[in-house]
Amino acid sequence: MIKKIVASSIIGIVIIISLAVAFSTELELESEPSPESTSHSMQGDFESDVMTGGDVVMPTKVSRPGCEETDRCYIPSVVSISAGESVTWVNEDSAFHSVTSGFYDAPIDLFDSGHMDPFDSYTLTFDESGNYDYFCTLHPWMQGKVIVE
Ligand SMILES: [Cu+2]
Repeated sequence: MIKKIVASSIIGIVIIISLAVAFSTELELESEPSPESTSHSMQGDFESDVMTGGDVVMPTKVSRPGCEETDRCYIPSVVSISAGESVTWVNEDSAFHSVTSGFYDAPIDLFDSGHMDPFDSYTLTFDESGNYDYFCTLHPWMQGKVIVE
């Protein structure tokens, strides 16, 4: 009888200790900075800071067809800059989007933001003049253009 009581209290202590350890580990994990902020660091000009401004915005609800009818998939869909200037895109939608050079049917291997999380931004500097069409790899109807003079 005494052995049984000792055994069950030991089990109880073990459970309490393991709960305490699990709890403190959880707290530590929460306080660590999110690894997301560095996930796009491979892209040279990518800025990971959360922004709500930007030169071009992907507004809400563009993950469904329709925005192309009013030319509001990327706002504005056409931007003009001078050579050496940069453009910053901000995804203000709750869905993933991308800024990828070319057209959905004919992508060009020039630039690609990859999947942008909500409120991610992507900045590119254009050193050479020309017309740079781009699109979203996830939503074929999303099409925009950068004119570099
Ligand atoms: Cu998209």
